[in-house]
Amino acid sequence: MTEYTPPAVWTWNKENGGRFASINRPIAGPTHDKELPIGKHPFQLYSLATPNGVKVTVMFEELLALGHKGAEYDAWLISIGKGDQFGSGFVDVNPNSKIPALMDRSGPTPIRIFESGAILVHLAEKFGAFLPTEPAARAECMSWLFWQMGSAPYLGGGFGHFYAYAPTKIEYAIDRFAMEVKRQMDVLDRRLGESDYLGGKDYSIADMAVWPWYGALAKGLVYGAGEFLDVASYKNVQRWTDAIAARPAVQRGRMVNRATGELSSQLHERHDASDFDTKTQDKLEAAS
Ligand SMILES: N[C@@H](CCC(=O)N[C@@H](CS)C(=O)NCC(=O)O)C(=O)O
Repeated sequence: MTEYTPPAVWTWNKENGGRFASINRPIAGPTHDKELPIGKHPFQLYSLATPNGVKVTVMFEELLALGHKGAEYDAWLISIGKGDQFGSGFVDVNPNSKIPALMDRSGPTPIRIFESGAILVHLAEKFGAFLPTEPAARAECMSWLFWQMGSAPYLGGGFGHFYAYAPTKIEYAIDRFAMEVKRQMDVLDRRLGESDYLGGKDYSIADMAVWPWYGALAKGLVYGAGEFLDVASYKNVQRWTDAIAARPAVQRGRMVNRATGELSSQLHERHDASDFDTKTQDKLEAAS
């Protein structure tokens, strides 16, 4: 590997390669004018079924499964590979240009919420669900929720990027982030050895936030790194991952705004509970 000497002032090299070179930029703000669609429900979600997106669609499906009819939502597909996150309407909802982004239109004045953790807390507080109110239990739940926000960038932006996406394999970077991700898995494994769920005995928004990242990692579904990280050895994480994956609301939430994989698992837009039966891509494509 050739040694790199950083110049005095960094400049943008658009040809630096890597999986996301076409959408990464060093500036914020919109690149084009584009209004967002608005459907009939109180909540308008603009998202994609990445781990960060799935957290929120799982929460909506769990709330609806509990009988909270006020949690009805329209889920619109944001194709980040095509740059939809840089449209003016999306940037108005999330100035950080990342999915998921939510408009709460249930009250007289629409409220924007971005960052998946903020969205989960907003919904949990609004419906009084999946976030304990007793101070010690609430603190534990919030701690694991925020643990995810601080930890997953090492998994995705650190390990996943250098192991799977970077144009060259850099041993130093892969080694550094593999060590950190294995440490994180051990943190989770020890916690899940002492309680059923991350916040305690009950399933909560902390599990909804952590599972799409670390549950997928535990099953070898991200970065093709299951064997490399010996994920099968984290037995408590495996038990927790399987329990969450078995929840019907989780199975529905994973399908919403999904644009890859089996056509029968892709529900690009969700506007009604019946869409899971009638509007998956296999059915839409067969009908067209
Ligand atoms: N901390 C944010 C992370 C959101 C995020 O990284 N979203 C990614 C998809 S998983 C995205 O929209 N990327 C588009 C881009 O970076 O241009 C959250 O939890 O909501």
